[in-house]
Amino acid sequence: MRLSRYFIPVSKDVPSDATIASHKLMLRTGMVRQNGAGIYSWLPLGFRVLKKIEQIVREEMDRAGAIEMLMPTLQQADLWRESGRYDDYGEEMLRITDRHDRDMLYGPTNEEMITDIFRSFVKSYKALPVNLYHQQWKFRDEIRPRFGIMRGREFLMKDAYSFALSEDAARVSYQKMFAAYLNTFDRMGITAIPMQADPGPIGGDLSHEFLILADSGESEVYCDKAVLDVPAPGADFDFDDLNALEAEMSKRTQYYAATEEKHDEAAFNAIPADRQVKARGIEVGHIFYFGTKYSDPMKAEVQTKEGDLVTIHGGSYGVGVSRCVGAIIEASHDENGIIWPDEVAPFGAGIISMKPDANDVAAVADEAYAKLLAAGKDPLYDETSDRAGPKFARMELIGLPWQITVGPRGVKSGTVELKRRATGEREDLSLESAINKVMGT
Ligand code: P5A
Repeated sequence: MRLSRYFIPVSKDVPSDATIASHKLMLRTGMVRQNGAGIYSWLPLGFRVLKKIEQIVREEMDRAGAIEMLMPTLQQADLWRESGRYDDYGEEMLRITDRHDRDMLYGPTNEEMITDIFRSFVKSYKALPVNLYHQQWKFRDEIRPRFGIMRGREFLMKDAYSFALSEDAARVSYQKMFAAYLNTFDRMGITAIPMQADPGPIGGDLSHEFLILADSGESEVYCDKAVLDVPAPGADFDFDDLNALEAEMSKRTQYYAATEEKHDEAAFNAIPADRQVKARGIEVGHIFYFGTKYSDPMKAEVQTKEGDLVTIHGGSYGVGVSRCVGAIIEASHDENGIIWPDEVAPFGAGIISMKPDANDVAAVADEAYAKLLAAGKDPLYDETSDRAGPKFARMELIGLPWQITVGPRGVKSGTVELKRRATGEREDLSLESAINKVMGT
């Protein structure tokens, strides 16, 4: 993408209600635009990152055997009356009446709708277990939307719903999501720690929140430092290996990790003092096993091999896709701007042409652009006539993993400058070597 033809409304001034780094940086880089309290437009740069995250989530869900679909944002109130949550959900639910006076709502979550779909089609144990997911906008009329997209009212969630014949089978579905989440967040370049959590309005008796540690986090969390060092299962993890699934979960649950609601001071104090971590955390995911909470009142039943009718056991699994954008920035920035991890960066590399009106400089910069483009690295090419200082500052602020600077002096000696945003390391290299290095990531 040529910067001169792109739409990045970079701004110096941010409103005073932007108090945390990610909110400020997302506004300064023109990633989002607030349209109302907790409601945002995703401008081109922000939208690119959102799509990258969505794609990582999709690949990891698919790898774990979940099946993608799409449900609408608007729902019928009657379904929620069946489960009993229409009254329970309270003021966070945005209620709407259509022209025929039918009660509707903008979905804050989809347990009822998916249970309705399930019960309409699945009648036999043979179709189980199954896990269906979508990535769809949700609306929760949060009393205090804040921190930009981090606690929005409209936000993008990945929500998966599993259906199984028994509690044991449902536990396997839960473990699959547990392992898939670890890989998902790992690929985004963040360390999300699963912690025992309160199921809240979703319900059930087994629940883990996935949190990243950050001073700006809204939740108080407690954990054993050792849990931070357990590696993610990795790309070759076998989701059909039941022992491996159990092991992945216990590798972490052997260490203390809990949110404030589930915190047990005595258990925490039993950890060696130098391993006790009391910190703040951002909740990027939350998984639930709720048994028959929805299937009971909504009569989601299947026939067993023996011909008996049984109520299915369910779970639901959420990732705050839009919140992840903010969480990644909270975890990865410095005083100059964002530092995008490679997998989620809006562009793979930035090219700065120091003198776009000098033919020799333009030729090398154009070549860098064409080669990175052809190699699929999706470069952002700053060929604007702005002064050098602001160009560097803008590229730092946007925070692409690599910067290639093409200047008159280097061009004379056959080199460009390659900079790694994360480390600040710079090297003068031939264009070919610089491109090879960028392609190596
Ligand atoms: C799980 C999937 C659920 O809604 N039902 C379907 C279950 N869980 S949850 O914890 O309430 O939400 C899942 C994730 O969504 C993100 N999230 C938000 N992101 C931005 N703004 C909000 N107001 C907001 N509320 C929830 C969180 O990451 C949460 O873990």
